[in-house]
Amino acid sequence: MSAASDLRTGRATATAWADGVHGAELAARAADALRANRVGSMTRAAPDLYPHQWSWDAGFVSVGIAHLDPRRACAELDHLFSGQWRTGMLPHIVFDPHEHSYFPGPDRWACRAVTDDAPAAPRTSGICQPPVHALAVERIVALADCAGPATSSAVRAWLPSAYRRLLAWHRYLTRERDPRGTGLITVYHSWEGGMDNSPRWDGPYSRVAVALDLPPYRRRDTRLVTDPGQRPTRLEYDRYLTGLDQLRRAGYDDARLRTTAGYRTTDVLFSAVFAAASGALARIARDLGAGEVAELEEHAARFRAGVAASVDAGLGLAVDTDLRTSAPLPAQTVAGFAPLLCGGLDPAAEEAMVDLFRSERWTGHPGLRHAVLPTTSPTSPDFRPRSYWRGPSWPVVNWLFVWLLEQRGRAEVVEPLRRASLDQLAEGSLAEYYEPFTGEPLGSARQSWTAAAALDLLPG
Ligand code: 2M8
Repeated sequence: MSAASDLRTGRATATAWADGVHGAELAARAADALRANRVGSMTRAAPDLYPHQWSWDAGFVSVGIAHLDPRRACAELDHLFSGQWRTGMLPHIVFDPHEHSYFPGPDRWACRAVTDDAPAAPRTSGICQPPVHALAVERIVALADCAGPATSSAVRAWLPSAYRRLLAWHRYLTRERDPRGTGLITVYHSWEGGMDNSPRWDGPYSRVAVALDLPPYRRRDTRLVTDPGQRPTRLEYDRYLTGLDQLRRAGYDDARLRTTAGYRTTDVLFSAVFAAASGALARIARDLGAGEVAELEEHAARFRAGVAASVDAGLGLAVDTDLRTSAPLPAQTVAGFAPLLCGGLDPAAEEAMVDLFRSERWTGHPGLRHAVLPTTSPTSPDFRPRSYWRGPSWPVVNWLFVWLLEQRGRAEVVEPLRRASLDQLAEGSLAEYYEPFTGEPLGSARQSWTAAAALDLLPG
């Protein structure tokens, strides 16, 4: 019997790693993890490994919190937006001033020391992450509307201020990250796309020479995750820090970085999220009677087209481009399914991509413990089943596909993926990611966005 049917009937089952938990128990554990990870009005991305507020994590986490208390979800996003830069950029980390253990911390980023665009407080990083926030806000409003009139009117009273900050964020992305109107977002660091050491980035990082004067540093992640194979390598970290130091020296100035950053690529997954989020923001604008509906719909259409045009005919997947060499970056990673998140393919091309998604190269691979998307195809030579973004499956990524494919009316893809994701989560530890063949939980336990995924994927 599968754990999915157990989730529906409430019966527990054993898995290789722990006693499987039924739906109510999973929901209780998820709610408990979100409460435990809360610090004031923000939620840590994970209890120890990520003790600050990350941008796209906070977007996902706010939806999980909205299942418990929609007003708290608004406060979560308000905390994130308190770190928004004068340019509109929403930084990828808003640091908790009382927490000093994460590396690299705010002193290494030194944003305010090099640009007045950064706020003096809270302290933040100097790069951004995929803009899931408008999607989250739309969902929070929907959940608040179901929670009764008092909650609904409180959240709707908050919506105009959230809208203005989201609009500034989206305008930053079109103005600074796609000034030529290609429909693809430029990123200056793989931390911006959120899939840090994905094989997508091996080519561009091979062209980043580690700075000879890179100051010595001590990583904390490899002390918390004791199997170093589950985290990026030392060389990858040297390159990440070389890139960070270069961005800081450029004052995080987009105009300079567009031509000088040692690492600069397009990012199809980021762009697809932006297309979908622009659609959500256009709907919010219409709801509020705001004047920017046409502008936001144009963003959505432009980025849908940019993502669709990135499909590599041989791979059947969307691919990124190294902007330093103009070379495409073919890789068989989950990001290649970006067009399924935002639409834009013609019907035959979309069916071909759905077939690939369900094929033995992806969710239909016979060795998978659960029929969810791994981060790299198990049939790719780049696949590493335990190595961070090189193979394991991330519940939050699968949830994103469930969420946006559902919006796009693809129930026949969504329901099996939802059930398989719940099967995976029945293991119960709310892990950051899972070994795809065995279902072993990896990385951090009680990761906040995994808890949010559980709450949103469970049948209401
Ligand atoms: C991971 O990234 C951070 C750097 O930003 C890290 O490894 O220290 C990624 O999984 C990223 O996508 C995520 O937002 C972050 C916090 O969960 O952790």
